[in-house]
Amino acid sequence: MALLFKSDFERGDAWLRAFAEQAPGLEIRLWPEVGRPEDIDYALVWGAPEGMLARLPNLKAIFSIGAGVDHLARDPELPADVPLVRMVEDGLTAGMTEFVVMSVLMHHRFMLDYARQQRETLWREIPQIAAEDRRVGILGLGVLGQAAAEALKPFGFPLAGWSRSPKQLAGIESFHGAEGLPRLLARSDILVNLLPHTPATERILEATAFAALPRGAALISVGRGATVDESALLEALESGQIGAATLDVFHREPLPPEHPFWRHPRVIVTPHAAAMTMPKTATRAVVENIRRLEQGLAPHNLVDLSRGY
Ligand code: NDP
Ligand code: OXD
Repeated sequence: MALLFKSDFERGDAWLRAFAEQAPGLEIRLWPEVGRPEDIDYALVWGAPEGMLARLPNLKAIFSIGAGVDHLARDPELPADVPLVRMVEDGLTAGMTEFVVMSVLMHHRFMLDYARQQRETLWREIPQIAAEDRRVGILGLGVLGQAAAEALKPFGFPLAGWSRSPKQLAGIESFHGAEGLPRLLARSDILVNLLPHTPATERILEATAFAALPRGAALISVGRGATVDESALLEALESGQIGAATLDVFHREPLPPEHPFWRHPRVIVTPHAAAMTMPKTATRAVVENIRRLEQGLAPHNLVDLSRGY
C-alpha cells in the first residue's frame, strides 16, 4: 500500500518518522517522486497543484493536512468520487485552543494598550473589566470552535457561538443560520472567527456585520482570510467600531509587505500560524482512517463537498 505525501512545509522528516513508527507497512512517497501513479492508494496533501490528484487513478481517499479543505476544493479537477477527509487531530486542536485563549485574554486585558504605553514609558493603569462582563462570541462551532469555547469556560466569559445547524451545548448560547448571525454579533465584545472558507462564508464579515458588533469590539480572525472583507475591516478599525484585531489569516498569504494591517497600531498580525498540524498525532488520525477504509468503513471527518467543509 502506498501513500503520496505533498506538503508546502519542510517537515517531511517528522512525517516519515511518524509513519515508520505507526504504520511500518505503508510505503510513503514524497511528492514529486510519485513513481507509478497507479500504485498510489492514498494522498496526504497541502498545497497540491491543480490536477495532481486527478492523475492518480487508484486513489482510495484524499487526506487534507489541514482542517480546512478550501485548498483542495478549488481544484477544478478534484476527483469527486474519491472520499476527501479533513484533518482533525489533537495537536492541531490544542494549538488552536492555546491561540484563541491567548488572544482573547490579550484583548480582554488590554495588552495592545499596555504595549503602546510601554513604548511611550507611560505608567497608567487601565480599569480592569470582569470576565463576566466581557462577552465572547465564536463564529464556527465545529471541532476547533467548541474546543476553544470549552477552554474559555473557566474564565467566566459569557460564551456564545454561531453555526450552520442548531446546537445545544452546555454553557454556550448557540445561534445558527442567517438570522442568528446579527444576534450573535450584537452580543460579542470579543469575536473569534473560526469559520471555514466556503461559498456561503466568503466575506461574511463585511461592513454590516462589523456595524452589528458592540462599539469597540475586538476581532480574532483565525479561520480563513477570505471570510473577511479586509477593506471594510480597515474602515471599522479607523472609525473605532472595531477596537482591535488579531489577524492570522488573510486574502493574500503571505500578507504583502505594503498591506496596512502590518503597521496598523490596533492590529496584531501572525503568519497563518495559529495552529499547526502535528505529524505525530496527525499520523495517528490518518492511520486510523486508512484502517477503517481498508475494512470498508466510512472514514471519520469526511468532507461534504456540497457544503464545502
Ligand atoms: P469544522 O468543520 O469542525 O467546523 C466548522 C464550523 O463552521 C461548524 O460549526 C459549521 O457549522 C460552521 N459553518 C460552516 N459554514 C457555515 C455557514 N455558512 N454558516 C454558519 N456556520 C457555518 O471545522 P474546524 O473547527 O475543524 O476548523 C475550522 C476552520 O479553521 C478550518 O476550516 C480552517 O479554515 C481554520 N483553521 C485555521 C488554522 C490556522 O492556523 N489559522 C488552523 C486550523 C484550522 P455546523 O456545525 O452546523 O456544520
Ligand atoms: C488548517 C490550517 O486548515 O492550518 O489546518 O490552516
